[in-house]
Amino acid sequence: MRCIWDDRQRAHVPTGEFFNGAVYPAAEHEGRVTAILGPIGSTRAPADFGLDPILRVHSVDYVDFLKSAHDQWLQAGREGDAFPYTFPVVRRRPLQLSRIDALLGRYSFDTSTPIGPGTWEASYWAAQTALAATEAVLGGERSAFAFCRPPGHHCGRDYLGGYSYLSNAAIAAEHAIAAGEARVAILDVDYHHGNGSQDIFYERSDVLYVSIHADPVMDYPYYWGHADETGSGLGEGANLNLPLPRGTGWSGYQPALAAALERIASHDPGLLVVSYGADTYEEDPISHFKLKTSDYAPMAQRIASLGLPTVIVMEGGYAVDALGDNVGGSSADSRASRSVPGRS
Ligand code: SP5
Ligand code: ZN
Repeated sequence: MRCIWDDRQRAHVPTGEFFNGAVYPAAEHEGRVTAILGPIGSTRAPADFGLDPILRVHSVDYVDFLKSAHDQWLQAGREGDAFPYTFPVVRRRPLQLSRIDALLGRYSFDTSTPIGPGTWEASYWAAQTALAATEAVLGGERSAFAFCRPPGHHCGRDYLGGYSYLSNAAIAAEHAIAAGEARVAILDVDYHHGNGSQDIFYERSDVLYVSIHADPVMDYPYYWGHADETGSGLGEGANLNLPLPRGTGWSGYQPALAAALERIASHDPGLLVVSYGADTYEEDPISHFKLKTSDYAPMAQRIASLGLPTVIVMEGGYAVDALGDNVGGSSADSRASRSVPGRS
């Protein structure tokens, strides 16, 4: 399988994140890169598709903020990574915001997603990585793996969060639509609900969003990912959330995967984007499912059995010691695709 990676994605080096009342070392750190790059073998760098495909998903004001936020942070006399601390949640109204702290709160929904000097550069190349993989698949490759970092499924059109700054999966899906695909599906198998991807396509019928994730009653992102979120307006019915309880292993996961695949097949998409998080792994440090390394190849094979052109986009996964096996042995595994009859 073709794998896309750009070394500029290493430029994002978050030092810490704030949750449960304390600052912890960043779970989404650069050590993930080395762990994954080894087993996936040779990679190709993406072409530069520019800002236009990013701006199909994200607003201009948000992109301008993301580009300049860390400079503004330094100009305000701060050090290290930029963090929000005040959020305009209650009775918010349009305002011309200028202070960096006001902007950080406006464009963030959590305190785990800091902006450092290299965050824009890394996020930009993560998006280009997703675009390059999409181009490969639109050009006839059966599947391609976009090793995107930082991840993307939590951020929305004009907000960041959940270690996500640009929505790599949504950018891939929109790129395929712009290239003429009538229908695209996103299958999100990260442990966490991809609230940003859901939000971006919530009122759309052409891009189906299906997610299997930890029940948000117990787990981040709490406010989204519930089973009764089914889309709205034109998008009614084009959003499927399959929340599962903490402790779920392969026996509990597999029926949800079957339901997800059935819904995707009925959408009849021309292209499938898989948001792949390895944080469903039993030893993931911030998650609570019980999948084993040996479960990822069957997962990949079942997804491949749809027979759809597939772009796999990397999302979360923080058990660094096992990450290589959990990524290299599944989504990037050509054995799974070779076992599908009729596919090369
Ligand atoms: C892409 C992705 O996987 N983002 C996940 C963001 C989760 N951030 C919230 C972290 C809260 C972790 N709480 C776990 C307590 C560990 N003992
Ligand atoms: Zn996750």
